Amino acid sequence: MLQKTMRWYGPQDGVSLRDIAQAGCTGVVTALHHIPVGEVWTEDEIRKRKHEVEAAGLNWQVVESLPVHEDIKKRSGNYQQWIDNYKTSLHNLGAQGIQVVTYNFMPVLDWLRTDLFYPTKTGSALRFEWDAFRAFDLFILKRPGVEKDYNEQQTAAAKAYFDHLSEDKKAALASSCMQGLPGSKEAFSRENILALLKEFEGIDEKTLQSHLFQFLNEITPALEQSGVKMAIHPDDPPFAVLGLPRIMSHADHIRAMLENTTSSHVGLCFCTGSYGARKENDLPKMFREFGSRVYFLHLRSTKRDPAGNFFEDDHLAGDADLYTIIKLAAELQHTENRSIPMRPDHGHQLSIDQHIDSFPGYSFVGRLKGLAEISGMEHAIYQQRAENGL
Ligand code: DNO
Ligand code: MN
Repeated sequence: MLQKTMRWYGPQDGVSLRDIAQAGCTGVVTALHHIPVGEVWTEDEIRKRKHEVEAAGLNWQVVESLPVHEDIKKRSGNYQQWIDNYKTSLHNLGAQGIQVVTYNFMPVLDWLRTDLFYPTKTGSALRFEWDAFRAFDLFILKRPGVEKDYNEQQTAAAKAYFDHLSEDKKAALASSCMQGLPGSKEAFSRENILALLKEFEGIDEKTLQSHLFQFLNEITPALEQSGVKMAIHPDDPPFAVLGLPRIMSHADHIRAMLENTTSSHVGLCFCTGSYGARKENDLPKMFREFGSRVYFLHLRSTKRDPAGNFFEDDHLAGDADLYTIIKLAAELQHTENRSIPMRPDHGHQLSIDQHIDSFPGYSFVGRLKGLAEISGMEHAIYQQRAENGL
């Protein structure tokens, strides 16, 4: 069976370790969010967190994330120092027996949605809508040079969208697009984002990709010595936004990364919701090709519409074929004799979740519902395998 986990944001999380254990998880995925990006995670700090998790009867299964400093993505400023620090953190994690690190290589922002409370039958879900996003870019962020990124029709649709929004809805759109990094309660400001974007001027996809490859090659000896595996999270959404380059959005990107490394410690976090937001991404096909290098699974589903908008549907609804992915993961467990850690990625915000102080997307009951559905499906798949003598 997959190793069931939930993300836990640490002591600041309104969802407790006891809640997570009661949900049927054997582990958590967490990070030392209080350590500034780039600084070393000392063995002491890692040990403290590990003990806290273990005292609740859980394992610290995966680190998510050990964030990559923006200087490393740009290869400017103090990037060499940050890489050295990263290696030290990897050694310290390995020494404490933590073997999978998830990270991403998205410049400036982490995941991006235009609506954190899109109404669904079950409460609300996260949604990305192009008109809303372009309205944000054109009329709230007012990114220099933004006009040339959109054609007349797109700009007109964004304007019509924006003009119809109440002041409250405009504020909600701004705060959704400018929410801070995961685990941070501090939002970005407009000036903040504009300054960060400016620093990425001139960095195109090829350049960012080569920065990722160099980073991975530089940390490879540390990975092999410490035993830690790197699991890159896809871009979310998996297409260019704000004029920024994207390097982990589809199978060609993954293939390029794997061809560039000699180490099996360089691998993937296979996030079905993120990859699935791009219709060309055939998830089962991708899993068949790259499954051996999948070290962590994020299970959720997105429902796309023809315009490329999407929302996070129920875990077993939407466009992502989780049935086949779980089946393939079960086969992989059999052939490779390893069980992949998974977590229900995001969950709907049910009414009851409003009483729990959690982070956007990381409601408790919504995730518990997703986990329960996935677990039931997984159970049936294993039962069927057993009946077929597999
Ligand atoms: C989106 C989420 C993200 C993810 C980070 C990993 O699908 O899983 O918050 O955790 O981007 O670095
Ligand atoms: Mn994910």
